[in-house]
Amino acid sequence: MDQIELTSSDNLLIISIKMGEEMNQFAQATEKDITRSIVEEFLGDFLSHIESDVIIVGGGPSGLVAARDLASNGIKTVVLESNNYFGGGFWLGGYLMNKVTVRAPAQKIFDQLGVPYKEVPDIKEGLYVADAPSACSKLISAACDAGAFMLNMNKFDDVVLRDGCVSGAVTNWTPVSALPRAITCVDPVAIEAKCLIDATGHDAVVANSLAGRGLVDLKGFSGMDVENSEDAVVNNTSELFPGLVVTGMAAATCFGLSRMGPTFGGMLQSGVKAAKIAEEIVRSQ
Ligand code: 48H
Ligand code: FE2
Repeated sequence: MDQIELTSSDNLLIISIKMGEEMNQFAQATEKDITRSIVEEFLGDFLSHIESDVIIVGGGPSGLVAARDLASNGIKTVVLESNNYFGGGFWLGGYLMNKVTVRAPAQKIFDQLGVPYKEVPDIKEGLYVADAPSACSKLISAACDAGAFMLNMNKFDDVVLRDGCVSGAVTNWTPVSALPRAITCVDPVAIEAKCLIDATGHDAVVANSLAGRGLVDLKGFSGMDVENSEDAVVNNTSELFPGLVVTGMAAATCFGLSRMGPTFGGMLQSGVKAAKIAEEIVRSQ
């Protein structure tokens, strides 16, 4: 293209030659080839994960850290996310402002992910701020790169409950599950796993499916108290019911812990701990 000389008299001709060159750069494939590649790839991945080690329900910060750690340790991991996008509340720090904060030692996770951050001046040391789009995209990328199967637009519907133990997740396409049953009644499908992690944030959706049957007692999260809540969330990240680990804000909801407001260190560190507990459950079976 550099060799072509533009002159005012034959501009039009030269432009058409450039467009012709650009249109020829792509390999040949027709519509059916593209359709086949999507269907075969997706179904291949889906089929190879209908029996997994761990299903993480919710792809926010706590779930994504757990996915990164589990998958990078060779645990077959699925992340089930009802939204089109992964990241949950991590895309925005708080109040529609896209800066995320963490308190030490959680900045070490930023270091691992390669997220640039600044220490907040004029306070006691140990509060850090980063660009949310950078932090969130790098965390999603880390979970993908580690090999977790990322299943978005899938809404957790129910648990598989076998011999008193959570043994899988019942799921449906999010748009289908949003339709009133009067319009369509499409039953969901299930994926089996040795362990589930409830990483659905404030709603603690998986734990709630057990609470609705009287199998667990959910306390609901308490008012804001940042100084105490993040340690409490990590300390309470645990196996709530056989086969069900709770992490992040879901753990706060289950155990009646204070909320922490727009800071994410507790979410990230809780995800690290949830992965360790889930890995122990998987390896003990
Ligand atoms: C599939 C589902 C379903 C479903 C929900 O809310 P999140 O970001 O969760 P955490 O716990 O990793 O992080 C909490 C943090 O964002 C936060 O809210 C904080 C720190 N609040 C403090 C405060 O004081 O308010 O992500 C949960 C994810 C989301 O992506 C949802 O779309 C997803 O779970 N999800 N996925 N099936 N039924 N329900
Ligand atoms: Fe929140």
